Amino acid sequence: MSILPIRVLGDPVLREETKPVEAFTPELQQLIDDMFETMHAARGVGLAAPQVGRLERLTVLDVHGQQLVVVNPEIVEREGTIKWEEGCLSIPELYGDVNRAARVVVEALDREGKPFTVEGTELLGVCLQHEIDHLHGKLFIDHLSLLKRQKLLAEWEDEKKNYPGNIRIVVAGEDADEAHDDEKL
Ligand code: K1U
Ligand code: ZN
Repeated sequence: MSILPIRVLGDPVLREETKPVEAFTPELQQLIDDMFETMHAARGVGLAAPQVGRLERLTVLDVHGQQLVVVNPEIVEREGTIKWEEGCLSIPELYGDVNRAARVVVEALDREGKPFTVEGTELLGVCLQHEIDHLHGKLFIDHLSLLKRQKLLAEWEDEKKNYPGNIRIVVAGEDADEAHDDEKL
């Protein structure tokens, strides 16, 4: 398994539409394993294929120990509204409050291509919506008001200097004691 370079804001791949997965090959299984390793090394709870420069319609999640491989997902139910402070492995150090559906039901395929349904509320629901957005070239900053987005982009002008070539290299075990507040609960 390998930790893959993470693409950060400014890399055009983050704005691409993904392509549905049609074949569950050994290469796809390898990509899934590498995405889990990369997400865990970066201390994230989700990671979508465009964040590692790939255009397969695929995301992986690990929320409170529930690991999910989510291929070709569709949100089939949305209910209510929840405000959540979101981060993004592709926009490190920046956070913003986003309004999301409070509960979603998602239909998808698992790593073998078998259909399944998952219902998510709280962090799982927010994370599913955040990751599915990535698969359509959308980022959490697109949900912010113009003023808040401009403020965050101004902060990013400074932060992005740490990521030449729009690449973030994550090292296993890095930032081990810098968990996000939600993670410490
Ligand atoms: O897709 C990504 O960039 C992953 C992202 C998913 C996400 C987390 C929280 C709200 C919305 C979407 C992250 O994992 S950011 C890492 C992070 O800030 C976090 C880690 C553990 C718990 C909560 C947040
Ligand atoms: Zn993200």
